[in-house]
Amino acid sequence: MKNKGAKPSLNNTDIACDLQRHYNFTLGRFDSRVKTPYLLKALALTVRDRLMERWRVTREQENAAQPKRVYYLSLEFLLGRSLSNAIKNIGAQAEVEQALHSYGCTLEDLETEEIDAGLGNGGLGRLAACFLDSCATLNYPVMGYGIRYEYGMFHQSLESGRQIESPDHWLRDGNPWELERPDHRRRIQFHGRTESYTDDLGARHMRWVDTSDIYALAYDMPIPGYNTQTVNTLRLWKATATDEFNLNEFNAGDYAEAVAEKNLAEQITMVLYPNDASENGKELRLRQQYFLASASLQDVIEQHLEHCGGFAHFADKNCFQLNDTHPTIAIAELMRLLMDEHRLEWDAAWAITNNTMAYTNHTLLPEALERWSVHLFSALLPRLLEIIYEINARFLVQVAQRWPGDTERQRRMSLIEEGDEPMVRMAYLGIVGSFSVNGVAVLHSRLLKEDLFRDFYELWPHKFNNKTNGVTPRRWLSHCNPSLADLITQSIGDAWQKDLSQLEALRACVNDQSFTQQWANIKRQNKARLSDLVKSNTGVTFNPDSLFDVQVKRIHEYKRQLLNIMHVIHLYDRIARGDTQGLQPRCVLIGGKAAPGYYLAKLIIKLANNVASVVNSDPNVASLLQVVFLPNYCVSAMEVIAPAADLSEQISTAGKEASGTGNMKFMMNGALTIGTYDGANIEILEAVGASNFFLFGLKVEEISAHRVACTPNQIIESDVDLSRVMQLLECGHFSLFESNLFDPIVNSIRNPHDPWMVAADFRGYIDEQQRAIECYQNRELWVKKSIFNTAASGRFSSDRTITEYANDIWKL
Ligand code: 26Q
Repeated sequence: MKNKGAKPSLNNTDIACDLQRHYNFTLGRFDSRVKTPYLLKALALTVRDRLMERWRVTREQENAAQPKRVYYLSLEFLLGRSLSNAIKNIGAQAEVEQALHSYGCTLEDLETEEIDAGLGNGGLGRLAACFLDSCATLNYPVMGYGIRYEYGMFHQSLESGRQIESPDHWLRDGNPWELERPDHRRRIQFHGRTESYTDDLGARHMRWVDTSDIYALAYDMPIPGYNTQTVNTLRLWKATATDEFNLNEFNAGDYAEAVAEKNLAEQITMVLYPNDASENGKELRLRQQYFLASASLQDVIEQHLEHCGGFAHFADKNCFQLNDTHPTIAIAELMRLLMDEHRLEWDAAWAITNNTMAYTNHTLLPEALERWSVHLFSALLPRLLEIIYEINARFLVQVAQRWPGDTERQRRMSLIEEGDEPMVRMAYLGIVGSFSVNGVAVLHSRLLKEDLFRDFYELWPHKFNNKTNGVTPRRWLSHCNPSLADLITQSIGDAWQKDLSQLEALRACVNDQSFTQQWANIKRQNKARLSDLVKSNTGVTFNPDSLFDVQVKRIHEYKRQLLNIMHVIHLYDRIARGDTQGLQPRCVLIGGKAAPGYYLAKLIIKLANNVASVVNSDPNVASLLQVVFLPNYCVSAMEVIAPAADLSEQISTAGKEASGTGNMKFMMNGALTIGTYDGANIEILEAVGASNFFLFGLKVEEISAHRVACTPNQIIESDVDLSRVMQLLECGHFSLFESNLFDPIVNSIRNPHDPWMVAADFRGYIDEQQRAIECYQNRELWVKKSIFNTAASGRFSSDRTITEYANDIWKL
C-alpha cells in the first residue's frame, strides 16, 4: 500500500484543526476546560504529523541515492525537550502560537510542561544530542543508535542539604515522539558456549550455541533539521523476553518463573547507569553495551544486504562512530556477525571492521578507562571473548614486528591486562579496531597522543586526530535566549543560525549605544527569569543587579566545585571582617548531580548547601553575597541558566577536563569565563582573546613540578586568606552540630598527593575572581566583553564539529 494521504499543512487553521482532533479523538478528551498535559500531548502529535512526511521523504531519498551512511553508537542521548525544537525547526512557530490562542495559552506555557528525555549523564550524552541536530541540519545521512531506558538520569532533590535520588520514570505518560517499529526486532544472545563445525563446503566455522536470547525492539524518534526538509532517525532499543524463553517453563507449569525470567530480560534497558566516570564490573552494564552493539549492527547489516546484496562495498557505505568505549564491543560483534553469521574469512572481516569503526575518547582520567574482567566476559559473551583474544594475538604480532624483543611494550599494549584478575581493556580494543581515534579538544587530543595512548600513537600516528566539541546554536542560543537571538538577527541578519561564524559581525556593534543597551537589558531580563527559578526551587532571592557567577556540571573532584566553595567562604570571611574594598554584589549558583556512590562528591554538595545557608542567613552579608545550590540540574534548567550567567566557572584541574561543552553554551550567551588552561577553555581563550577571559591556575606541564616544590600545608601556611578558609572549614563553622562532618574534604585539600591541586590553585583563583568583580564595576566595558564572547563563539557550533567529522573521518 502506498497511499500517502493528505500532507498536513503548516497553515494555522489546519494546525488548530488537527490540535482539536488529536485532543478529542486521539486522546479521547472532551473536557470543558482544556487540560494542559493533554493539550501538550495533542500539540506534540500535531507537530509529529508534520514531521512524518519529511521523515518518509528523507528515508526514500536515501534509499534511492544509497549514500554512505554514518551510525552514531552511544549509550546516551541527552535530548531534553523536543516540542519547541521541532516547531522551530519546521518553521511553524507563529502558526502554532496562533493556533494556541483560542485555548488561552502560549507555546511557552505548554513547552515548559514537557518532561526532559534525560537518557544521559552529562557532557557526552548531550554532545550526542547536539550532533544529531547538526547532522540533520546539514543534511547528512546519520542515524543515532541508543537505548530506550525506562528510567533516565535520576531526579535529584535535597534533604538537609544532602542529595536524594529518585527514579525518573519519564515514559509514565507515554512518549508522543517515538514510533514503535516491530518489523525491526533483533535477537540478542547471551551466555552459552562456542563450538566449531564444518559446513557443506567443508569449511570450518565457529558457532555460539545454548544461549539465552532476548529481543531488541526498535523505537524511532524523529530528528528534524533546522530549516531543511531532512528528518533523521534516532533508533532506541528496548529489551523484551523472547517467547520460547518462557515457553519451556510455562509448559512445565512454572508460570511464575516464566514471568520472572521475562523481567530479567527486560531489566537490560530498565535504567541508565548514573556514573559519568566508569563504574567497573557491573554485569548489567556490559549486557547493555552488548545489547546496543549487537542490535544496531544486525540492523545495519540487514539494511545493507537488502540494497547491496553482499559485503564488497560495506566499508564504502557504512561508518560507525563509537561514543567513548561504551559501545566498543561493536568491534568484536561486527567480526562475529561477518564471520559466524555471514561466513566471511578473518582477513576480509577484519578489513571491513577496521575500515568502518571510528572511536571518540572523552576522558583523560586513567581510572575512568573501561575494563571488563575476562571472567565475566567469558561467562556472558564467550564468543566475543574468543574474538578479542584473536584480535589481540594478531595485534601483538604487529607490535613484536615493530619493536622486536620489547616484551614490556607488548605487555603494556595488550588488549588483556594480566594480573590476579585479567581484564579486557576496552579503549585499546577501540584503538586497534578503528581507523580513527579522536579526542574532543586540541589539548585533550595532544595529551592522548603524548600520554594515555602514546604507544599506540607511535605505532599508528595516522589514526589520531582532534575534533573539538561544539553545541547546537539552535537550542543553545535561538531557543533558550530568544530576545538575544532577535537582537542579533536585527543587527546582522539571520543566516548566523546555520553559519555561526557570522556572529563575528557583532564586533562592529560594540560602539553602538542602543545595541549595547539592549544587550545589557536582555541579560538583565534573563537574570530575572533565572531568579524566579532560583526562588521557586530554593526560596533564596537573587538580585538581578548582582554579578551572576555560575557553575553547573556533574559534581566531581576534578571539576573542583570545592575551589568555588572555598572562594565563597573567602568572600564571606572578608565581608564578615569588614574588608569589602573593591567588592561588588555577587550571586553564586552551583548545580549538578553526584554519582550515587561517589561519597566525596555528595559531601561537596552538602558543604555547598551548608555554606549557602550560613551565608544567606547572615544579614550583614546579604547585600554583597548570595549562594545557592540549585537542585536537579538538567538540560531544561540549563536553558534558563546559560542566558542569565555573567561569569562561567570552568575551573577543572589542568589536563583533566577533556573538553567541556557547558563552557561553550555560556560563551554563546555572552558570559565571560573564569577558567583554567584546560580542555576547550584554551580554544575559547584563543578565540575571544585574553583580555576577555579570566585565566588562572597551573598548566598541565607545571603540575608535577609544583607538587614536588611545595605541599598543600606549606601553601596554606604561607597564605593568610587560605589559612582563614581552612580555619572556618576545620572549626565546624559550616557544620555546627556535626563538627567533623567535612574532615574528608579538609583532608583531601591537605593531602600532599592531592591530584586536583586545590590548594595550589587557590591564590590564582581568588585573585582572578577579584579582577573579575572589579571588571564588572565598569558595566559598559563588561557589556562589550560580553558581546565579544558571543561574537567569538562561532567556532563552537556543533555544525563546525560535524562538518569536520564528515570531511575528515566519515568522508561523506
Ligand atoms: C562507564 C561505565 C559504566 C558506567 C558508566 C560509565 C560512563 C558513563 C558516562 C562513563 C563516562 C560517562 C560520561 C562521560 C562524559 O560525559 N565525559 C565528558 O564528555 C564531554 C563531551 O566530550 C566532554 O566535554 C567532557 O569534558 C567529558 O568529561
